[in-house]
Amino acid sequence: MDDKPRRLRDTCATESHLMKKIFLFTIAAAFLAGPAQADDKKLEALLDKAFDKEQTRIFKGRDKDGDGSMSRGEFTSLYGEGGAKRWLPVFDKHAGKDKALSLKEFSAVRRDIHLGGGNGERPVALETRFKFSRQGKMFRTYDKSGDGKVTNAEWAKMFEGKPNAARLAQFKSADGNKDGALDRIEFLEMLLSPPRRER
Ligand SMILES: [Ca+2]
Ligand SMILES: [Ca+2]
Ligand SMILES: [Ca+2]
Repeated sequence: MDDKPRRLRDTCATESHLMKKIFLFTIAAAFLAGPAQADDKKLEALLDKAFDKEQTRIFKGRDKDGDGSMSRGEFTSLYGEGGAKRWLPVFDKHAGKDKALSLKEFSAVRRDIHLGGGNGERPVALETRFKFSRQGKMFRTYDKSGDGKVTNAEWAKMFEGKPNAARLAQFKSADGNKDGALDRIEFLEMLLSPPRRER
């Protein structure tokens, strides 16, 4: 008796069963990872915003004559001779025909140098970016318990236990989900939103 077809059928059945399992597992994993991924996206967008803000500050500080462009000389003075030697190729890559960097081009250069990915290296991981960002450092100063949340009490501690009405209001409006604590995203959103009078 030739049992080949049957074996084949069994194999197929097993395979389709396995595929079904993998499929369901994938769906479940995606479902579970959904909120975390959304948070990562939000955190990344906020860190990008912080990064660009920082670049604007540096660029404006270096652009002494205020013509909105950074020459090779100004770039060299930013990184020093050694650094410039290493990074001038990145400068050239983004400078374009005028051989100088606009703010946008400068931001792209800084991204390549400091966040990686531009020259084929691995991009810097999100957690590392957060850890070394000015905002991340600030968050850790506030989050005394290190549980990833700045509670009302931790917030008050930063103002010697007596935050004024404006500080209390700031905390309240930053606490988007009203759980009485600021998570990293709420904290960063607060730091990166313009003060009320500028809105
Ligand atoms: Ca240019
Ligand atoms: Ca905490
Ligand atoms: Ca909250």
